Amino acid sequence: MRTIMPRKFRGRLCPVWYCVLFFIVWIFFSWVFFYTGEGATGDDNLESWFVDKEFPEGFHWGVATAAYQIEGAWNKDGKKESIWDEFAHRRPSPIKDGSTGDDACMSYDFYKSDVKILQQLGVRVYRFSISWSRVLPDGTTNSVNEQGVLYYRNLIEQLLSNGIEPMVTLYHWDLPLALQKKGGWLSKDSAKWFEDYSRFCFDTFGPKVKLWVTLNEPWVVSVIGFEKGDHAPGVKDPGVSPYIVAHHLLLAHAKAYRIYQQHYRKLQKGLVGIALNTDNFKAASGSKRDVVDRAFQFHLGWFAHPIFSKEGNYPGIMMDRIAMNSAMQGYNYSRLPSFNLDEIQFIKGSADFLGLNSYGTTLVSDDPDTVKRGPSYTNDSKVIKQANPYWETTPMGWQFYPDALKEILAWIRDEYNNPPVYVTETGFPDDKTMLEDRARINFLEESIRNVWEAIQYGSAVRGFIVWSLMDNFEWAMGYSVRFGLYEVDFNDPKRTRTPRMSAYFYQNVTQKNALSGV
Ligand code: GBH
Repeated sequence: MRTIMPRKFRGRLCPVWYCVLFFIVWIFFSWVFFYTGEGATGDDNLESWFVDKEFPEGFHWGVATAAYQIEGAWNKDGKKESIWDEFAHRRPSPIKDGSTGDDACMSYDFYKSDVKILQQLGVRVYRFSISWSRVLPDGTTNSVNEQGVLYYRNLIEQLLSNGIEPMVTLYHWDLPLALQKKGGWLSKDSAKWFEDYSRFCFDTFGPKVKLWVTLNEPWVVSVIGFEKGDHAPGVKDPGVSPYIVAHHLLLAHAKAYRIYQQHYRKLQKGLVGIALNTDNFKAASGSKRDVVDRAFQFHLGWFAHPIFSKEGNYPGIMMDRIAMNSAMQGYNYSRLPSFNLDEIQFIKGSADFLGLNSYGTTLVSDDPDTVKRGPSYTNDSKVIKQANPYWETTPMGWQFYPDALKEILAWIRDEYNNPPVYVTETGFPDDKTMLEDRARINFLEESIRNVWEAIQYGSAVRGFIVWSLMDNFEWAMGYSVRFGLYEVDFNDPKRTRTPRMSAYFYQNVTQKNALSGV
């Protein structure tokens, strides 16, 4: 050292040591950012390492299911068919494994064992749905099926006596077949049908139910049911029907909300929201940020903008693009129906909370020539979705990017002036049944961490609800994928429910009201 060190630095700290010191400090900070995963998003939320992430007092931990996916008893005790009964009974079968929800988890018979496992999980809220054609077999209040009503009364009673709050979804995709025969959601009358059904449910169950979700994922109802036809009623009319259906769903939702506000809120003191699904969208390399915003507006904004934005109505970008494409395609009207001023006001503000259902992240880029390919919702959005080879792909084809929920919640916070949010669904699919479901635990851990961080940034998240309590009939995928914290043995006439490792993981979270430091 002595020989290479210039004379003037002798006896002092020489620049070489400065460099070494700087290098060590630099390595340390890179490690910190890498280790906590903060580097990827550029945040510097350093409190989040190693400590328990505590949630606000009274935070609503929960799990979710839906009637057609778990109940079975499709024609028992006076229940009549829904569009999903009819759809799954079609031959050739539109369901991947040819199965149906005829028996599913047999929760109609075994609801008490559902409540038992809810208790084990220690959740505060159970989100389930009412089968419309079980309580009103023909869809209207002209005939009420008392045995169906009794089933839900019993379930609610059982929940409350075990300290679990019911969160009731009025519509999780199973429209009474009788109403489908009158045109279903394409009919102008559908909003009124839903209003009457909602009023009936508020009247009948409202004294005991304080959390209501009007519709589950109107996007899926419109696009998967009427553009792609992979869900009931299996219509493939990509350019027109999805918009009409969505239009009626929005009016139906608002009618239910206003009825509650006028006649029930004072007495029943509950909250009424809607569950909207969106993926997280990220720009594919080479794409601009505006494609991300357009993707969000065409998915979440389609339904959230009319309800949660300051100005109401559909997102401007949807109205512009669909009007423009319709004109170029030779229509003399926009394929997107329009709301009049009264309707805009009626829908605006019609929710006490935004229910967010989200499962994955999608890379998006600009679709160059959408008009040529003809009228469709997907073409109107001018968005191409693609996979990222670096992200984990689930058996549903959805991709897992660890910061997804945080990014969506930030978008909602900015776009809609920070409304109260419940994460009404998120979950992780397996195509084999295994009790050691480490991938699901990892997914949940990341998702819960995301919600915690979003809350630190000011998001008004009130609850986190996992899809799903147990394996069930996964719509077009039948029983070929599993989402349950509990495994269900579908060969067993008792449909035994067995906890997976993720059930124990989640139990720990609900007990501590915190995510243990990782
Ligand atoms: C929910 O829908 C349903 O509410 C529930 O009944 C169902 O069982 C559960 O999820 C699991 O499927 O390919 O990355 O673009 C899910 C709605 C909409 C979520 C489309 C995934 C596409 C993801 N899905 N979305 S991606």
